[in-house]
Amino acid sequence: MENNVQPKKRALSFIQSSGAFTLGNYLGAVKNWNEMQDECECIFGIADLHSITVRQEPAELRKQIYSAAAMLLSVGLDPEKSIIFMQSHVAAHSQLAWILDCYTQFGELSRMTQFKDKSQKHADNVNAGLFTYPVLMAADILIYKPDVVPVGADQKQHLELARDVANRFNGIYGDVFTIPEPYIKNVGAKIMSLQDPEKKMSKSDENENAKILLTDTPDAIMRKFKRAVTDSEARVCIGENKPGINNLIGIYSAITKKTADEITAEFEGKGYGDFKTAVGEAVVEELRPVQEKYNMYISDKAQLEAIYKEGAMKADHLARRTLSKVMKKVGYVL
Ligand code: ATP
Ligand code: LTN
Repeated sequence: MENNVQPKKRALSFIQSSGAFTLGNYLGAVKNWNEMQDECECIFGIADLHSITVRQEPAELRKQIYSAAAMLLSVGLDPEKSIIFMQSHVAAHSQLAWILDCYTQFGELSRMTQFKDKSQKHADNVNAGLFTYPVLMAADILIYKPDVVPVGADQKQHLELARDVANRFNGIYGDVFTIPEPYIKNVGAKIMSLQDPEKKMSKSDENENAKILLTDTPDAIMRKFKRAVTDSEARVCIGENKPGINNLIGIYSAITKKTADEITAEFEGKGYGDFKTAVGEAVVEELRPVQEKYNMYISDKAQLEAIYKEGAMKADHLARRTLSKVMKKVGYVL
């Protein structure tokens, strides 16, 4: 009989270790990663090399990297199914990044909106790493030849760059890289700040009330939702000048899987106060099992270490194969 089993697609994504994960990271990215593990062969990394584009205090960075590893496991990533590792443990990423730097134009990098935002925010430290960071991201991706890259909407431009660089390289040297497809879900793709709903919710936001952290206590979560900035209307529905309510509807919808219309019907005749309480409670319940697991993983460093070391070994094996091929194509002597 003919064997019709298709090989699994490969999916890859990374998260920066720049602080505790937010609800935006969870709904826009890592929750989807979790759901992909059965359909795809998955590779998930902690982008710790990227973190130092902004000045970090060493002890704090170390803590954040451990915390990121524990969090990835707590949301359900399973080392039996997926490769989970730290970017700095696989040297080939940095080696490929240098080569790809030479196939990326200054003008292309100057157009990256994340670079523009971050260089404004950290005007005293616009370092070369911040500028070339999208090339390291392209290397993170291309070295594993993934078919899909699940990310939040803010990473679309970086992914486009990775595709452009890959196409350029393939155009010169033949089919070396797979051209990866972005995988950006509509629901939860961009969760906005609770204090400034025109801006995305970001881990590195200094205003604690702007972001829900996955490690926040239930009290803190309820308090932050109650203080969330909304408008002066009172009807729970999507509207043009209602970014705060649109955001809360987006969060509630991503968790309960209800549509915006169903949510409007559910809160007909009720005010924003009731709605904010319901959103807060839904988030608290969603995060409860994640937090329980997190407390277990973060207190067992030996188990964490065994997992990320094993992940790095597997990732290193795959990454070296692509790097050797690239080096040969470019003309280096192996
Ligand atoms: P930083 O504040 O340090 O820039 P961040 O909160 O933007 O961090 P990243 O580590 O850059 O988080 O992103 C990890 C993943 O989470 C990416 O796939 C990104 O697209 C997604 N993501 C980040 N913020 C949001 C958000 N507000 N809504 C949806 N997805 C998000
Ligand atoms: N730039 C991304 C993090 C990141 C990434 C990657 C995402 C680094 N390397 C490879 C997907 C694939 C960010 O800021 N969220």
